Amino acid sequence: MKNFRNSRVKVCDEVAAALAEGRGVVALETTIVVHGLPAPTNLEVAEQCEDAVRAGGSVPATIGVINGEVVVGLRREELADLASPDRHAAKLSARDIAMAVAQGGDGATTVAGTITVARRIGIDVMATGGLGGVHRDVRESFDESADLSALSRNQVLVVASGVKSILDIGATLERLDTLGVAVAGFNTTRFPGFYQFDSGFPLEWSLTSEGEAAAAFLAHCDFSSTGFLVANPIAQDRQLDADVHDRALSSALAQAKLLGVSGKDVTPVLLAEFARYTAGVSVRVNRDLVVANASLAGRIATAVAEARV
Ligand code: PSU
Ligand code: MN
Repeated sequence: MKNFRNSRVKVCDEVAAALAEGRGVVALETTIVVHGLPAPTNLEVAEQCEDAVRAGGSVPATIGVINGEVVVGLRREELADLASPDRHAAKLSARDIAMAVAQGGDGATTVAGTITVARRIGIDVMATGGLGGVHRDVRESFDESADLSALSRNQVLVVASGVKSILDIGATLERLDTLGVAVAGFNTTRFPGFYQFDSGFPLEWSLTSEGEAAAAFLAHCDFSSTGFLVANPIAQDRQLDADVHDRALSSALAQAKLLGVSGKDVTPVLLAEFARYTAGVSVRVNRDLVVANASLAGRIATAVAEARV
């Protein structure tokens, strides 16, 4: 672990022990809990993700910032507190962590923020729902998630159901290519579409077991300093119906335009409109996929730890 000279960082005992013993650890983000899913589902999902990581033989490390302290392995009460609406926890990308620390603030970490912290603690596996990426109005807005640039500078494996389907998926895949981020499907040759099993884009590489994923990631670490995306699709019989998806998407994009949101508010507004339009079905799908991703990440982190000894 890095020596933190200017920041308060608290690593919970269980995570510290697992890292010292070389056991599997999976970082979990908090933006999905605080800004991505509605209450009370958000806290249930956070708990289910932790359980899923454990079932895979690894230790969960949910990451957030509380009163300027970076906490790795948030307790249930701490997370509930961070997610309470009157706390107004900020959405922390990679570049925001230091400001929250220096000003004693509260914040939930995105994928970019989470891997930035995790990597420096010595955690190199993370799970999320859908990665951020290039927004559909990128030509006017220049809006591309910092998740992509963070993955280009951090040697971590992230399990996600592709990138969020609210995005320009083709453009995001091109950016991942440019940035040197490895992308491989897990038991699929199609890039997943977040709420949907197949985004319509093919994948060049696929993995068929946790052991194969671990071996590929460790080889990647020998040749590259970038991240590795394991794309794990939602089960086909649990995905959001294609017509419903497309109608919800149109409604969400229209809503974001109507509200005139920009920057970090865009993704939460789009997800919330999906939830409203589908009367909660999108939330159910989001829950299913992120828990499945945490489970797979737990198994892969165990395989990585075993392959390292
Ligand atoms: N996956 C989900 N729901 C979410 C996110 C991921 O299923 O809310 C969050 C992650 O924290 C991701 C962020 O990093 O959305 C992307 O936000 P933006 O587009 O503003 O970079
Ligand atoms: Mn953005």
